[in-house]
Amino acid sequence: MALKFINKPSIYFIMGTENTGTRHPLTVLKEALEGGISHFQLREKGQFALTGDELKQFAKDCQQLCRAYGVPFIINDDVELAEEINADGIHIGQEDEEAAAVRKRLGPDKILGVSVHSVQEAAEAVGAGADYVGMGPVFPTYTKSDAKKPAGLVGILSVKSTYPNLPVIGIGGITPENAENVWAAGAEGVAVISSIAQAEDVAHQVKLFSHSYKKGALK
Ligand code: TZP
Ligand code: MG
Repeated sequence: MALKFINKPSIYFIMGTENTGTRHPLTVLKEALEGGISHFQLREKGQFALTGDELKQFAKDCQQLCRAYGVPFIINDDVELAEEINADGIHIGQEDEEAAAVRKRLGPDKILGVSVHSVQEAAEAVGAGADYVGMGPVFPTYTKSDAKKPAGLVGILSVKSTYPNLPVIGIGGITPENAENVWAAGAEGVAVISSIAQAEDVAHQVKLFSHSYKKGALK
């Protein structure tokens, strides 16, 4: 199933309704899809986060848009919602349900991503059947209030040297300018919230991330 594979250069956009300021999140998502994102993760967090039926409807709207562009639709944390609406995948952190249990619940065909902060956590994610790991925060971030200390590029380098075939997605404070270094460290992808969600020209910003890959690959 082509959707399962995470290849270079993945531009993995993450968004919830609180990340887009005054702009409508579905407009922002559509522009990001137009710009060429490869993956989308719905991460609905914060004080005014949608819940219940409102969240389900919003998730379905995002899913429909992603389908129209052939882009995998991944849900953060909420395994139940992912099952209910038949999302393409789920992304979980170290504090969420255990990765092996989530893999069992979803079956082998769904994408499973796990946030890791060390080679040890990456090893556990691989053992649990993760398709990729999110490694970060690579750089300081203002988007996640409880984010760990930035791991820098070293985290990506160390996971890639132990697991060369494991897709690694860098996350945290990534911009088109510093993305070059994330590619050069060996990441398959960059996961981005604010630099895309708050860009004046969202589609153009996504293209800048794509261009950064060519520059990073030359490093
Ligand atoms: N996990 C680690 S850092 C982060 C998450 C969800 C936030 C990334 O947001 P931004 O705005 O791209 O720094
Ligand atoms: Mg989580």
